[in-house]
Amino acid sequence: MLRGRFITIEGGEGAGKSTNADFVVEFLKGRGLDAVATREPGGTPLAEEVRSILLARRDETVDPLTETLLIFAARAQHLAMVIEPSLHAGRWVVCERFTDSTFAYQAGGRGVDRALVEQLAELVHGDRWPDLTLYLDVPTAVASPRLAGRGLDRFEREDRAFFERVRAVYRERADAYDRIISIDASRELARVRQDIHAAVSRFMESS
Ligand code: T5A
Repeated sequence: MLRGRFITIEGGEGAGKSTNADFVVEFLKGRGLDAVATREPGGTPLAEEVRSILLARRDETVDPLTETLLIFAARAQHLAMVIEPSLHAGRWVVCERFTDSTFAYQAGGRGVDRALVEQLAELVHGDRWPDLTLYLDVPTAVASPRLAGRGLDRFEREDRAFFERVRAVYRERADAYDRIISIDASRELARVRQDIHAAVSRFMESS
């Protein structure tokens, strides 16, 4: 049976994940592959409801552990309903965000114990890690203006120090894991896409 591949796109707010997820899916389809686009938190009706809960601005403080558990609950549903069935059917899954986001935002940004995130990752997806992760690296000062004019969700309202911690964890993980390819996403879109194209092409040749 054909084996599907799991590609994730990571990065901070406004890094260009959605813009480039579409580009990757079209590129794969152009090569005759069955590719599906999805995202986290979300990707199923139930997980999208959890996403709405997570992103909503509210007066009540959201405890970081509660936030982390909600994210993994949505991830369990997404894995069961979309990611695993698609991979088993031989599809290529292109997902905006996955557990690297949880290390960056909940452990890095919020200060949740990394060991706890490791434990939850093991419980929810075991060794189901992405085959390839495209990390779009961009300084907050470059990404923020890209979001001008949008209403800010609960995460986007965090301060610069929060996003600096998020970025630091992403960069640390990109250095630590070969599956994560770091791409300078502060450049114009055409240049970013050249690098994405090259990274995905290399990955396809080696798969
Ligand atoms: N979250 C999520 C956690 O805390 N833990 C987790 O485990 C997970 C899974 C929602 C939030 O959930 C949190 C983190 C998030 O805050 P989200 O909606 O997927 O997650 O994330 P956001 O980062 O908020 O999504 P954005 O839509 O803001 O950013 P994107 O998708 O990175 O950016 P995109 O593609 O929409 O582009 C933004 C704008 O920039 C332009 C685009 O045209 C667009 O207008 N743009 C560029 N402009 C110039 N040059 C380039 N190179 C450009 N690339 C894109």
